Amino acid sequence: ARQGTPSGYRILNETDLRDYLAGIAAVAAQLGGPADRWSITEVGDGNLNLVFIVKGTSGGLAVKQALPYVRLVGESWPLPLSRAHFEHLALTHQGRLAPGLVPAIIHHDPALALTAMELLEPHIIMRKGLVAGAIYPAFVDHITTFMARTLFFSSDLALSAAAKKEAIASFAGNHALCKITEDLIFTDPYRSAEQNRWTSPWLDATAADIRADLDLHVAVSRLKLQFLSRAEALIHGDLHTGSIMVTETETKVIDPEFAFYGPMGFDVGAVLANLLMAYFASVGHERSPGEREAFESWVLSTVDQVWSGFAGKFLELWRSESTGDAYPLSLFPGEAGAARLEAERQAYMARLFQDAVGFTAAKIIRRILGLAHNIDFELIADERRRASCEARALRLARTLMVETASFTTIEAVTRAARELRQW
Ligand code: SR1
Ligand code: MG
Repeated sequence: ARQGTPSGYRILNETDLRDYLAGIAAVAAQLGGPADRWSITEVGDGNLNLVFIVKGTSGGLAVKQALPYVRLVGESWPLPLSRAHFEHLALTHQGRLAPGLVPAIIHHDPALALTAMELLEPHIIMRKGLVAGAIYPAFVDHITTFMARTLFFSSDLALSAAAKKEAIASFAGNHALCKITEDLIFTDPYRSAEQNRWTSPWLDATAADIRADLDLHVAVSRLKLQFLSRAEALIHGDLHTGSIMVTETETKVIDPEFAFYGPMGFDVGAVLANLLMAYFASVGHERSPGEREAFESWVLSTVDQVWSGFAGKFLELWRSESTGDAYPLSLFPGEAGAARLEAERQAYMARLFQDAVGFTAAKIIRRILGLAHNIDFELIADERRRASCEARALRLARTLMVETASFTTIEAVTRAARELRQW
């Protein structure tokens, strides 16, 4: 055991994992064959954890183990292993609320901070597909169902006040992961911080402008306050395209270790932001003019449909499954009451859209000027071209964050993105 970690915890290597898994009946049954014939490879390329792919003679598994520190930075940045518990809890809820859209859990070991899940094959991380210019026709329907169902059914619109308060409490301990978001997304990119980085001197002036932009600092501080204080629903908390695995026909949302009760717009904004970054990065990647046009037009129409599809599904759930303590139906009798309630639902969605626009902007800025970057931009080899893609994305983000109220439709957002693409 390591100092500061719970007894029973040890970091596993491939050999330890083989011995450990061989003793778990459900795992051995899933894999098939003798344990010494299983292939085990550590493949984690995320910022925090170990991820092993285990293949037996009849099946496979993905095994995720939390490290007691941030993998991206090293042991100098400790991080609680309890995140594996919250991830397991969130996955369990999401599997119930959005069946088929998250991986099945085969085994969880709280002491080892380890979860064995169904192996998603031939799925790939969506971000990698987007960098290669791939189009995912089923994605919109799946991600809008995932967000509408997980957010609606964990909100006050669906839960009793007591159940909601219990649910908030069950995730309250995940504050170390929230703190990462509070610092890396809502604070550091707007000040001089040791961990900030950007990948070319072409962005120095833009980064300095952002550090001096008080309108932007007010806007991001309002978003941070929302993130800190608005326990609206069980959010995934890190719903970028690296947390989504896809094929042409399937979508699986993975990695909810940042889950807690927070503002719904944070998840919606994460999806929109990452699609918009794929759009701005597209011109930096090698592809034929025809492929580029098809990809960019698909991405922008996907941005439109992610919001409209999510809003439509969320509203439909509210109209048909309103079992929560918010908006008691007895207060809205008759036709006049129903009309008034429907108007209120539309106003609620308009407010949620504004939240999502602000969070979209915050998620873009952090990926370009903060600690954690993404391959959409980073794999653009030509430094100047990469900086130009990033500068366009930053320009959109600044406008979205400071002039949020002027974006009342998703089409206004995609129009602004298209104009900046030509800039
Ligand atoms: C130090 S962790 C950096 C980022 O990785 C995760 O994927 C989250 O996005 C977090 O902000
Ligand atoms: Mg992750």
